[in-house]
Amino acid sequence: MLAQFVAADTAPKILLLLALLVSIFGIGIVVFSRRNRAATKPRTSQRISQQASQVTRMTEDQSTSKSAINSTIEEDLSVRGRLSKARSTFAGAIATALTSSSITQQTWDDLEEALLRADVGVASTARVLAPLRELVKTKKITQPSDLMSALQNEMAAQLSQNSRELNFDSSLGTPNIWLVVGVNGAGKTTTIGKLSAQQHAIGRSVLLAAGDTFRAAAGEQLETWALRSGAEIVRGAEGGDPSSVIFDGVARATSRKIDLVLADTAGRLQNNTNLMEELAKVRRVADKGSGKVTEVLLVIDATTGQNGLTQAKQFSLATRVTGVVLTKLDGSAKGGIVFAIETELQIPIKLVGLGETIDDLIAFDAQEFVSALFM
Ligand SMILES: Nc1nc2c(ncn2[C@@H]2O[C@H](COP(=O)(O)OP(=O)(O)O)[C@@H](O)[C@H]2O)c(=O)[nH]1
Ligand SMILES: [Mg+2]
Repeated sequence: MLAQFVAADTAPKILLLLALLVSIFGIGIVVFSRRNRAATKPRTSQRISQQASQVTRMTEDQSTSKSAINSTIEEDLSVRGRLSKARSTFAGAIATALTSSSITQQTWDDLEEALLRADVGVASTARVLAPLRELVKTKKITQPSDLMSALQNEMAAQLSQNSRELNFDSSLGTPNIWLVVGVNGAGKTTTIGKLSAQQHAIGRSVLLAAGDTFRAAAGEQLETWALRSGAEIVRGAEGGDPSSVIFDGVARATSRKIDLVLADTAGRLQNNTNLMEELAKVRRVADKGSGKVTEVLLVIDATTGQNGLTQAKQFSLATRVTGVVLTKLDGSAKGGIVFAIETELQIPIKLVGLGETIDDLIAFDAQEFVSALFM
């Protein structure tokens, strides 16, 4: 009876309680899911703002690379621009040497060290400083600051007064031969490609002779340049005799009335024959055929510093070098090697390489070079 009463009395209560629980649960779910959504919202907006900042960064990147491209274009336009690295080392070191208030022994020591560091070389440094010491001794110069312009004048004066023209004899009736020599990696093949394009552009027909038979890749590299520059090419077998490739090249050029043969050579050999002996032979054989060697260009990598000078002496003895092509002056070269080559070897620098592309070979202008180094 009591149980019945209780049941009868509690049943609606329990039902009510259940209904209450269900609705609390329902509200709970709604609130929870809302909270969850609210919690994810900032994450989404964060993502958007992240994306936005990425976009900004990308535009920044693009504009940096754009300005990098712009500055390269600007630099490409001037020799000065591409010598900026050389200038910063050179002018920086010299300016530091000349900061004291009077000219003392320390000034000379600092100046000498700066020139040596800039690759000018021992002998050339002495030659450049001697007249300046005289100017100071006779009191024509008393201030360290005046030494700078005196130094610039002196360095310009030391550079060769010889002609820097490339020798081309149009009255020959047979091909002019330009031999290109130098150690591996100096930039011979690249220089030939650039030269070929330039000579082609001024109306001369050109044949490239792939005298670097040391590795197959050298011939292929030259073949690419021949295509690019509109030249013919004669190649030999890998490991073949370089002299005979050049001889064949000259013969082909003669029969096709081609004006100029640009002969590539090896900077290293596969056998024990001395490279210098081999190059001397190349030169003899080239002269023996129907053409005439009118130019022997020694290619020197400007970043090798004083080492380049030692190479130059050896090559010059073997092949009677008529001009130097100084490559990679756009890189980390310090520039002083120019003075060492010109004053110690008495061989004019005729061309300068300022990059890896076909247009990056220019005639060397001594005055322009010296002023680009100083300011
Ligand atoms: N930056 C720069 N690189 C150069 C210049 N000349 C040549 N090179 C690079 O130097 C490397 C060696 O050149 P290559 O012509 O094959 O030298 P080779 O072994 O003497 O024939 C190549 O990567 C060239 O692109 C130059 O004037 N400036
Ligand atoms: Mg080569």
